[in-house]
Amino acid sequence: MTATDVTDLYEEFGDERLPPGQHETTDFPVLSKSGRPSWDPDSWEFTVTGAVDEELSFSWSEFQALPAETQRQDFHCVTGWSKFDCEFTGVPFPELAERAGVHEDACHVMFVALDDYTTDLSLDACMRDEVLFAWAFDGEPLAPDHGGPLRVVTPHKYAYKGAKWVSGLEFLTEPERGFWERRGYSDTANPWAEDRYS
Ligand SMILES: Nc1nc2c(c(=O)[nH]1)N[C@H]1C(S)=C(S)[C@@H](COP(=O)(O)O)O[C@H]1N2
Ligand SMILES: [Mo]
Repeated sequence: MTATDVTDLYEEFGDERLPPGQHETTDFPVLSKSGRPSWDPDSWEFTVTGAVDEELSFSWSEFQALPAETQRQDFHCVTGWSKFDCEFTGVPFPELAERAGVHEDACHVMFVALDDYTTDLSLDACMRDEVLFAWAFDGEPLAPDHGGPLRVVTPHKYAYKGAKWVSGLEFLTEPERGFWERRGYSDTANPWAEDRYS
């Protein structure tokens, strides 16, 4: 699959591709609150719930049959490292939102994961093709430590907004805060504004 290069999205937010206070790294560190959860391809289920016309549920094979894209993206961790040119393959967020039919009064989204991690973003921040539910990295199945089988990537936000081992999303009519957001990290997490803490 040919990759779409979206590494120029920084132009919307700042002057430099490398956000302020970040340094570039070429390896891919692992950051997880509590280690890697196990998953079973036969019972794995992905759900879309909350303020939608139709709640959705996908098995692993159903999810992988959704229309997918490969994108070249940058990855910015709030602890200070950025990794350029990551190729992720997966389903763009708007594809799922359209299938579920998001209600007019939905304004926020909560992502939930198999390790009980949660993270939230405004609906506007999610409704971008660069927000991918990704199952492959650089053409290989996503490594378990990096969130395999499925993770979210958010190249316009610090990476804690991208839930590894994601198992569902909930559309909300009131903002709620996720795991790190409740512990002092920023709701907005814009790397070019250095929105690290709230
Ligand atoms: N489910 C889950 N997703 C998560 C985390 C986590 O602990 N659990 N950590 C977050 C944080 S703080 C970061 S920086 C990135 C790290 O992704 P990586 O381990 O692939 O580098 O995942 C984010 N997504
Ligand atoms: Mo992080």
